Amino acid sequence: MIQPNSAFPADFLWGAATSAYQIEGSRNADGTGVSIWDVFTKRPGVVEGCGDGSLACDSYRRWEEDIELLQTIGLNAYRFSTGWSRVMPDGTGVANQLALDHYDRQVDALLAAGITPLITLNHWDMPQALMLSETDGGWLARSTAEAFALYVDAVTARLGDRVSRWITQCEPWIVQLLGYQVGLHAPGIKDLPRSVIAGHHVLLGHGLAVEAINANVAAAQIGVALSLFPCTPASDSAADAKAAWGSDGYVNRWYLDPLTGRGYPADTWALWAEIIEREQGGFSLDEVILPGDEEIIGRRLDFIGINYYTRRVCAAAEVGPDRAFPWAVVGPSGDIARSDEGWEIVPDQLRQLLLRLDRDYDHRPLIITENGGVFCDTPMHDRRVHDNRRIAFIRGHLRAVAEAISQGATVLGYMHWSLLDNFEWALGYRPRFGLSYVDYATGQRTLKDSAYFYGEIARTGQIPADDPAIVPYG
Ligand code: IFM
Repeated sequence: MIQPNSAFPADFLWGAATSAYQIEGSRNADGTGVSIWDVFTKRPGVVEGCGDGSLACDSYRRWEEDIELLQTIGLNAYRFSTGWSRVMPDGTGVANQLALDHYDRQVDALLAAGITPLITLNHWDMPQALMLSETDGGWLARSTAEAFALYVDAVTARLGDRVSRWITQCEPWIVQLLGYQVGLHAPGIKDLPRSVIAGHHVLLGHGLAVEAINANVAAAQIGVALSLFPCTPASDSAADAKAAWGSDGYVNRWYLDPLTGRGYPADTWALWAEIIEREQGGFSLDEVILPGDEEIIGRRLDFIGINYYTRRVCAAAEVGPDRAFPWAVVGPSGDIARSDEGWEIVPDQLRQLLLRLDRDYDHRPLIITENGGVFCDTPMHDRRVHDNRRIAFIRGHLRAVAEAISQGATVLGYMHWSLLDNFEWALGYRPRFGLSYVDYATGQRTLKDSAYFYGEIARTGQIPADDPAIVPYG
């Protein structure tokens, strides 16, 4: 029971998040199509440890166990994704009813367990059929935004009578950056100027998907999960402040502004125009961002989904052969708190981010669609996982959320990334983000200490005081 003096509202969504390709495995089951990640992971050297999603956490078969985990922890929400390549094996055309049956069962079971589903429609497993070649197609093609809307129509027509919260796209900036700019993620394209085209089509896909959701879901709440990185200047200098603002445009405002109906920000537009010209991209933004596109993108956003992990500390820098943007992400130096992936842990930046979004984007409701850290603790002699650093991480970040709520932000929920250790894309299975440890050889799940800690907060709405010796649950 949420206690009356809690900062969190009684209907707060306390959840955990996953995505289809990262946990499901069973890539050939039920008529599933080939996804861009099935193809990309076969390229030698692109995934640390040579992993892929063929087995992952075996959740396509063990999904009922995953729901039991949510229940044991005591969560009332689950953000998961429907597999795009499962539902639309050929990219366009007929939807695969067997895949939809699978997600239908999952939704019914979640609802029966009192857990609210939040469904992500694109968590990166695009059907390979939408690629035209190794270097073209996918989100570079405008037609992919239309194909995405067809898929969204199929999913929401089937599940929209029971699911009201929909997240169309996951992390448009990361898709643009890692998938099309530097080629570290599928489809592995390295094309700086054209990456902005891919990003635009991801946003256009959101706008077109909204139309389908509106038609299929009576009381829908539609959002996008944005990877938001607060950009802070490395020093007090005006040059570093300008660099941080430029980086903010590139990473954050380029997505937030059009999605909230105000069109692309002029400063970042000018920056991209300069890059396209310098890199001899051979096109102009006006040829890609067509009249009417910004209206489509800004059509509807009921909540802003926030994927918050860390910040970017930015210093002014000269553009040159190895530097396309006029800043360097220098990171903080020194002995500061970091996850096992080296990411700085700065919970107060989450508080500030929530307040900024509330202020700058019309007090729109906010949902933290992802927040978590890599802490690679494994079972000890007592077979339990004493991930005390994740406990401290959760405590710090939930405190930041509670403070932001008390200071006026409307935050509807918090989804911890992730319910399970899972396939972390190009980093393979090394990073462990889960509330539950997964033994990949057997598929066995073990809830970590952090899961029980988080569950207690979810049940009571109270965040325990710091305790350096946390061994609370037997
Ligand atoms: O695992 C990813 C997820 O798929 C998207 N957001 C960031 C997570 C951690 O890197």
